[in-house]
Amino acid sequence: MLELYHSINSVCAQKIRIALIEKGLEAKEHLMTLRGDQFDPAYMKLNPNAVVPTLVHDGHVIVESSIILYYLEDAFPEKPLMPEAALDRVKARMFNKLIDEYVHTSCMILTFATAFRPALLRLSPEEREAQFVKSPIKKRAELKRDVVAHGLDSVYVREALEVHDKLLHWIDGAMKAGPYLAGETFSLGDIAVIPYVLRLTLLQMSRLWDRYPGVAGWWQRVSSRASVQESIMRRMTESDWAPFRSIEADPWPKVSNLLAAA
Ligand SMILES: N[C@@H](CCC(=O)N[C@@H](CS)C(=O)NCC(=O)O)C(=O)O
Repeated sequence: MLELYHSINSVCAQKIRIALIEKGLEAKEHLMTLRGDQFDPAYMKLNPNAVVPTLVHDGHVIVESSIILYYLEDAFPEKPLMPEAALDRVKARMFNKLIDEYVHTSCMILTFATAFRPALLRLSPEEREAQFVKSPIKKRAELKRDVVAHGLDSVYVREALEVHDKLLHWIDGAMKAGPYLAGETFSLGDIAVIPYVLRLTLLQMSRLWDRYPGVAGWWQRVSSRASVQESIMRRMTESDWAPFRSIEADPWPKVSNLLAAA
């Protein structure tokens, strides 16, 4: 039996939900709020970093979203999500590595500097700090603290935008070789990237790819897939939309200035 601990807006968990649907697999869901339940001692026994997603397969616990994607591919090779050619497989893995090492943290920075900021600012400084300090990943607490305090003026925002720009540049480059990020077939490369490009659209930053003409075609192709619609768009309730609707000012003037100065 497969079990998935996740939350609807979690970019890392969205990857896993897309892959499960693409593979025709069902998982028993444990839906989390991430408003403190990630720190429950019982959950932290499964995932000591206190993050989602966590996959449990017949009692075996697997954490880290890219590792979960590769695991699903190994354990359920039917309906493959890795290309056949060795060099195309490299491409799929490179996108996963870029996401894991750079894009994920940058996405957290942009999200907390905009959509998640108003709700956190409504808490008292003590309540806010009590949340941040619980994270076993100390760097994460430090980043959240700063971006919630300073929004898009945080010193961390410019680099986060540059990292997203690099991702978009890579997507554009990949389109010269095929319709998908690892060539001719939809793969774990696309799945790793989809939630992050979606997040840019939800943060009203889709103009970031105006100068990368290949991105719009790729986004159109992958975002209209049934698995993406079913695993993300149709799962978002009013409360999942709320933080994105709460973005007060159009972020674009600041974003474009920061990128121009980069
Ligand atoms: N490297 C981890 C990152 C997981 C992660 O950061 N998950 C976020 C949601 S996308 C989370 O659970 N955040 C809760 C928190 O920061 O307290 C992975 O890829 O699984």
